[in-house]
Amino acid sequence: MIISVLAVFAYFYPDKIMAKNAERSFIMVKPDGVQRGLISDIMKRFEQKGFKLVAAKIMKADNELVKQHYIDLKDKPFYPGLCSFISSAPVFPMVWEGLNVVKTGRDMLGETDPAKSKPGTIRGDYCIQIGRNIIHGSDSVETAKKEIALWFKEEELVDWKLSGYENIYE
Ligand code: DAT
Ligand code: MG
Repeated sequence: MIISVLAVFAYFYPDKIMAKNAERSFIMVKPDGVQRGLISDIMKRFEQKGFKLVAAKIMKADNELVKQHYIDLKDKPFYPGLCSFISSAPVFPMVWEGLNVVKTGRDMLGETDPAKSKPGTIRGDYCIQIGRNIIHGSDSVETAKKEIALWFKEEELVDWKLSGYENIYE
């Protein structure tokens, strides 16, 4: 019964279903991940999962941008050191799109502390300490919107259709 109601909904409101599949997350390889040559391994995981790459660039972020990015942590003792580390060398920010990409992206990253991250997750596989945990991922859809707007200009977000779409989504 529920299935057939959903099917009817999907038939009449395909845009609503598409919108859910178009959720976006801001994922960024931090300087430690860039220097260790992990960009391609990280991109590969998101690409092979079925998510769509909407934007990516290599850049050196100035301290003000990084301070804004981590503004919620401004009272933490590690905030100054974190901001100076992230602005010390190139980072690789990206935008990935897909159904539940924010939550799934966080699961793919693992825990904030690599020591608590399971093998198979990015932090579980590639790093050891919290201050060198190689990757950032948005923690909510709202945060993702703010972070994407902070790091990317609208024209840098590429609008395209994944040709394999029908083999990823039912
Ligand atoms: P996450 O990156 O998993 O969203 P967060 O937003 O709490 O974690 O913290 C942002 C980054 O700050 C985190 O990736 C690494 C650093 N960090 C967090 N807690 C820390 C701590 N106790 N000591 C040192 N660095 C820390
Ligand atoms: Mg966070």
